[in-house]
Amino acid sequence: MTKKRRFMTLNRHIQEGERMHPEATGELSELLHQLGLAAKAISMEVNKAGLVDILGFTGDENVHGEQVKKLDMFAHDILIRAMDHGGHFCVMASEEEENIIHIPKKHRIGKYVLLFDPLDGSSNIDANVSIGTIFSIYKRVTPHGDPGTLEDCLQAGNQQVAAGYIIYGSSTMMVYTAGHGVHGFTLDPQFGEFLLSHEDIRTPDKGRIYSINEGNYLHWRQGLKNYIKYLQSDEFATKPYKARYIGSMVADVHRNLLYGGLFIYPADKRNPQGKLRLQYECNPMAFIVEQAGGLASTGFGRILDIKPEELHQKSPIYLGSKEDVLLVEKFLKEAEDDKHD
Ligand code: P6P
Repeated sequence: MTKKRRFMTLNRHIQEGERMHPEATGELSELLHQLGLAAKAISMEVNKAGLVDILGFTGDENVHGEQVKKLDMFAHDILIRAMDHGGHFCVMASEEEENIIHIPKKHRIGKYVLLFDPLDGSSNIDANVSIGTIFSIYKRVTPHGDPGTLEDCLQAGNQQVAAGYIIYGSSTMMVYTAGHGVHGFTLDPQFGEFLLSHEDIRTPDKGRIYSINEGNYLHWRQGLKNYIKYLQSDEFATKPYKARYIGSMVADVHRNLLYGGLFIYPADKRNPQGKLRLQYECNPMAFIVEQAGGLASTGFGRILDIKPEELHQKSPIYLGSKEDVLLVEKFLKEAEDDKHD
């Protein structure tokens, strides 16, 4: 007999969570609700992307010199418009903007900070591959009432109060943590509500999936080459690992969060800090995976303990099942030790 799933909306779940924590002010539930609204608007556009002329490039470039797809900017604008007037935030920052985003003077300034990647994996939009929005929320560290500053946006990931992602795939799901476990909500298009579908997600301690762009093999450090070759060795002849990589972080991480396994975007000879951004890709995913019982490492240390220096700085990331992360860290360290012997 399958356990009857509670009819639980995102808002009710957040409010129930707030009631369990007397220190909560209810403000977090309200801003997560706003994020849910923005997610629905983005989901509608993403799901009809193939039908209307919003595919293709705007011809603009984003702050990183990458071609910007119209949906990126749509998602960026929707999130800012949905989040800048609720009185929750003192400052925001987006992958699509070089500098921090101030709250317009006409709106009340709040105590939270929002960092986000509006549409991660956007290079896959035209191929209808699952893409996602990633968000990270902090409490401000500068005086209340003043406009937020860059200092508010450069806090270590271990200071996050909430983080999550919305994956626009075969269904639209919001997965979030507020520091009390990880919970997934699936958008019911009929109701227009996010309904609890994955309560208290726990990632397996050990997986059978590794996700990495093996096209960069030549540029990897030796320890990583040794680890991947180990996974492909006859040690696993009877039950081999599966290589799964779709090149959309939210899709790859979501699959491995549920099934177990390891997502890797390493530093290499060409990208000494890797490719993924610390503040709005690595840190939120690290908070989520650790809350689900996994680990998030640079290969040599905990991602959430990094003190950011720049808003768009990158970090190597080894993310997922605890035992898999510990093993790859061992391979990396042994190769480093060999280098120095
Ligand atoms: P590569 C998508 O462009 C992205 O930012 C992440 O979503 C994804 O994990 C990574 O880059 C893929 O990068 O170099 O393997 O194509």
